[in-house]
Amino acid sequence: MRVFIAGVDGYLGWSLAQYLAARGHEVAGADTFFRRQWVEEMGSWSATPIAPMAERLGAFKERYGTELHFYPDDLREYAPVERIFREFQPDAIVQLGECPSAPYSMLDVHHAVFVQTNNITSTFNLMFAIRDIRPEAHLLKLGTMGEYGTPNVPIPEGFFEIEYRGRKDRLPFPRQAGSWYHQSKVHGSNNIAMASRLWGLRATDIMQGVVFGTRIDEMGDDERLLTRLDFDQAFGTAINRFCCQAVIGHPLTPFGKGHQKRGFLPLRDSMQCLTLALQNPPKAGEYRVFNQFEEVYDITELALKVQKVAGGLGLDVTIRNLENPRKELEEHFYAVDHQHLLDLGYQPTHDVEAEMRIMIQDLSKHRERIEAKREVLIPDVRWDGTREKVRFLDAEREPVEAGV
Ligand code: USQ
Repeated sequence: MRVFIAGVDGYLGWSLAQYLAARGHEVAGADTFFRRQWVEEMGSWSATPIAPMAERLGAFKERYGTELHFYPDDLREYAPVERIFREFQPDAIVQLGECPSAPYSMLDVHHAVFVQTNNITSTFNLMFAIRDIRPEAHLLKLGTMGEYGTPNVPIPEGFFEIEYRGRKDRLPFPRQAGSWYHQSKVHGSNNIAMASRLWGLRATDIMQGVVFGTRIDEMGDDERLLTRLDFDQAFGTAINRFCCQAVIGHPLTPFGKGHQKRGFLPLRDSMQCLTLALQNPPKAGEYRVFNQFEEVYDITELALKVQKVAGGLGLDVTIRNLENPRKELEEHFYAVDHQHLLDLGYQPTHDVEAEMRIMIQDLSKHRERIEAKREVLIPDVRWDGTREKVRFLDAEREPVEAGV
């Protein structure tokens, strides 16, 4: 299969290019290196050192014996998208080229507008290029579990069915995003669903949970093939941040009460799921939704697991809750259907602690890089638009129980 990856220099994109090449697929990718700039803007860098693209491409060729066709283009412009489609003729397009950060989108009006226009425009260009140049191609679009928010009812897989006067209909389950970033994904979902209805586009919209992990097996020992691992407040996700904190002896930082629940999955599972979706494309005109995560955890439960695993590796780690810079429910109901990928053969990793152990070992090699940017571990981007570092909550407060 000929797969085009938008955002091939990113955390997921770089990993997916390798996962697919290792399975004999021909891969092309585009990137303008925005992610490198955004993380720098947040005063940080990847814990794992990231080689320049020319070096990455060389290592890729050595390892997989095939070229990664790389385009350093900005997909917010239609002309390069059109050129790439005519040249590469993709069978599938994976849209990982969006800005993935909730805090970054909450910084101010400029960042909110940037995140929404960047994310929506690039997907638009891909949809139109599919319609006009590769109408049979499959669009695999990365959405997020955060599109649903945390309603007080079970969340189905994208749709719910209702019956009226003996006739059934299938309607999108309501979306209630909690950041301008998550809201950009809601807009993307609406646009793709409409393109499927109007033009017969075949599309899979992935409601992915929070991804964690430093590697997939395919990367072997070649450091040039490792993917980035961010730990700043905007681009580091919860467990990735916790593992980085553990490595430098910084307290783990659940926000607020720390009982926010999310769906989580290891990087290797994310790769497995995206590949299953590519290998089993939808029919023409079908817009399908997959809820992609392995298991739901409470943030404190995860912090306790990281503490335990780190302890087993001789690291003494504390957990100290921070004032929550976000506006979100800190204790809530969360029950989410996720059957479609299991039906396609998804085999969840399950051993979250083993994954955390690998991460902490990998990250220990780069302890100084994390230590050098220690200050980015305490957030200051608040959902009310102010910018001031949050404080640790009273250390004397009752210890937080896991699994509530
Ligand atoms: N959190 C903490 N302490 C931290 C960092 C985060 O308690 O040090 C909490 C947050 O308040 C939130 C939860 O952990 O309740 C998840 O936060 P996160 O930063 O790991 O994830 P989020 O902002 O939701 O975004 C990440 C990715 C995004 C993806 C999303 C999936 O950055 O691209 O769409 O996870 S989901 O969370 O399911 O919407």
